[in-house]
Amino acid sequence: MDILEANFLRGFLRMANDGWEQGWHERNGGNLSYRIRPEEIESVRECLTPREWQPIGTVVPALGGAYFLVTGSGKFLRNALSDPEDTVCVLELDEAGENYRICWGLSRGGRPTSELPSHLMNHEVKFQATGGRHRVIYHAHPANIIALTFVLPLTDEAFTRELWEMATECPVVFPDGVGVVPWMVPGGRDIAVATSELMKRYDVAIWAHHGMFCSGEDFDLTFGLMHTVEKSAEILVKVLSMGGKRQTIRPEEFRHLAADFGVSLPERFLWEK
Ligand code: 2HA
Ligand code: ZN
Repeated sequence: MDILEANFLRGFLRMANDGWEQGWHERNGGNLSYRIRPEEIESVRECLTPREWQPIGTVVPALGGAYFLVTGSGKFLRNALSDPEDTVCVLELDEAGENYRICWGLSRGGRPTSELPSHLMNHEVKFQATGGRHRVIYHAHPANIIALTFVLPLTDEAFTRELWEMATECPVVFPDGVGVVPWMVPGGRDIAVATSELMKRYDVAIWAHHGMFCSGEDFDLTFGLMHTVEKSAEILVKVLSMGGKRQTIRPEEFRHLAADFGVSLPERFLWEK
């Protein structure tokens, strides 16, 4: 079939456009990747034309032979829906997980996202941690979570607790909490290693003064996770702007919520203030 009609491509493009409409993808900001199912890649095999092998810049042996749909470096997610052939690409990894080759897309030239090492290392960690359930890694630049990285302590505990307190749904949507990466140079292997370490425990990693990474099973859940975290951050920015909290959700109330909703909330996030 024509890849432009494939459901996985349509879903990917819709998510990229949704992020653009949220204001999370100024210029070429942010990037998205999806680990394609074997039956999905078979259904579009006639559209694939492999180019030369290129080094990934890191090694992801657990993902050897896998195919990914990813956004292109320097491409604008704003153009994903109107110009998918040039904005995104299909990648194949070699069996060792050391090299990739472009099989479709980037029609006017270019490379996969500058954050390819972070995307693939996060995919590898999540592939192993979830038994292959997680397929989507999403990086965006939402303004409110970035603003909070100038004000809150840059710790997993501070961010998790504050975000949980801002919306009752938060501890249910991300019960494991969120991780925080201190400011680092983006695009390389070091920030990829730091992020993928956090992804062993969390589905969300915040990059100080830069943005956020989310991992999830499908486009709805991963977009919804980014959206929920950013909405909570927006509420906190408003609350701080109004002079700070006068009341909030207490630790014993979080424990009550956890029991009723069947989630377990780590006690290290529920200290008495
Ligand atoms: O420009 O978001 O982190 C793409 C990015 C780099
Ligand atoms: Zn970025």
